[in-house]
Amino acid sequence: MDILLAGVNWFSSTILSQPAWIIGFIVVIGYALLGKHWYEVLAGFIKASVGYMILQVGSAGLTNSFRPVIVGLKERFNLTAMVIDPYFGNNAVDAGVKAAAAGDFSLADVSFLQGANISQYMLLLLFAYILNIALVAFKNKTKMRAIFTTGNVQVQQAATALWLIMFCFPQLASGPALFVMTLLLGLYWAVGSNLTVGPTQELTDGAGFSIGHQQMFGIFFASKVAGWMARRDAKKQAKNPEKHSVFDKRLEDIELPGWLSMFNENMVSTAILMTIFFGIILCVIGPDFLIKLTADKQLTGNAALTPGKDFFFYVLYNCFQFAVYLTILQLGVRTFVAELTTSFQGISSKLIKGSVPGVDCAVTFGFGSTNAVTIGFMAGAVGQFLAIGALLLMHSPVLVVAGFVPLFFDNAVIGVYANNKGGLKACLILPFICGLCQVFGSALIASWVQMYAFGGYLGMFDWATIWPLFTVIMKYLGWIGVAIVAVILIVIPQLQYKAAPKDENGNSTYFLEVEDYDKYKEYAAKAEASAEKAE
Ligand code: ASC
Repeated sequence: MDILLAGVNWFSSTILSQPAWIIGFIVVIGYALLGKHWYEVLAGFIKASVGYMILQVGSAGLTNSFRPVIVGLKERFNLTAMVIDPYFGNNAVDAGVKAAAAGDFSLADVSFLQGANISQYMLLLLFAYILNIALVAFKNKTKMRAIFTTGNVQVQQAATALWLIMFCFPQLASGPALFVMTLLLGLYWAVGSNLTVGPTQELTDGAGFSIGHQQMFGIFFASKVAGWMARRDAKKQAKNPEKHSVFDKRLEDIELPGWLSMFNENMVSTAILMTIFFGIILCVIGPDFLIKLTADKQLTGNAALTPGKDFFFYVLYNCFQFAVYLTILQLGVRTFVAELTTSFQGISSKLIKGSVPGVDCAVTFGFGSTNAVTIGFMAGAVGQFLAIGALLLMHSPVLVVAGFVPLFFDNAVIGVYANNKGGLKACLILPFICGLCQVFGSALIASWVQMYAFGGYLGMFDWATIWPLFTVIMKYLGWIGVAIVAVILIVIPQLQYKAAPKDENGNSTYFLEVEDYDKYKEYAAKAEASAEKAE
């Protein structure tokens, strides 16, 4: 038994929690099923894993480049408050569980956490992964088509979910806690990534993957609302053709005049926009303060500002880093997605028919418009900063400090999907709303469940909206609440199945969306045309 448990622990902590290996092995299995030569399989494994690692370098680089702004704002204005960021959220859970185990309630009464067992995460990862695959294997019944593969964020989600579930069921023993978590997280991963299948197929023109991350419901809502906005605009324009506005266009379709055309080039526009936006913030924080932070060893490497260093070029260097890492990230995406897409055909045609992998949201930055990444990010940042300002003005007992991961990865991703369906206007409005939700939602839930006292909350869109809602249901309805949340999740893909366009025989084309996207598009276009006629 011990050997078995040790094996599970090794497998979960080494493979399942490192998406670079998962993606690599998926490619191996896929190519093997397609009967490729051993050297092609090996090359595929390397390209997929290395590509994913490049993506991780890009994503970590973006996070680090932002450090002077986050640390500077926090220290300069004495904002000792809760940071909304998955890494801070994770630390907060660890600190809370440790405090509960030691019986130390000086920061907050977290006695409900006393039964919590963090070492179960690895077991949870395995069980929930198996549940996810089983749900997809029975997709004729469950209508779930996607397998969540982003293990690093699953670990963060498991931590937050453990806290929320223990809050609803104080001192739950570890067995039942593991059961509830496997059920709810396994369902959330399967249902959430399935929700992103449609929008992602549309964005990538049928690349055959979905998103397995922390804003899956957000992607779905944003795509729906942006689609609705686009249809409304189209109707208005049909009535009044002169009223054509640049805001209705997709960013990639906007040709900018004269000198503005330099914004057509992604690298240039990212560097310029980031320099203006964050350059201003860095100037407000001021060189003296950044030098002090460097002396305190809070800023290191390129983020460090030492006396005598030119401030202007320091700002320029740090802001240009965004363009650097975004480019690196896109190279990684292109490398591994090419392998994953080809090899997954082996899995989806032979092993689990009609399934797609759910991958890191940063993958979307390799598709659609890169300017949507920058604009979505900035619109979301404005939303977050306004919401934080509102909390300050209201003298809220909970203060929130923006964290980079939600700020960038949620809002930019929402921006990409919003732009794809609804153009520039949607790309400005929807990430802005997302930014408001991240701050207000996190402030409400983290203060209610006391995580606030430990300095962090996950803060990503789904965890600032959907999961707080689940928590309310479970807190007030107990075990019936758990059942209700599970049923809500189970019903969602059924509704999607019902809503999918029909083929000539009246059958749903829902599975065709992943099995033969070109064919699916034909049916979808026909359905749209007849819906318009009916109006
Ligand atoms: C997260 C998280 C990260 C990033 C990364 C985006 O939620 O923990 O490290 O987003 O996955 O590429």
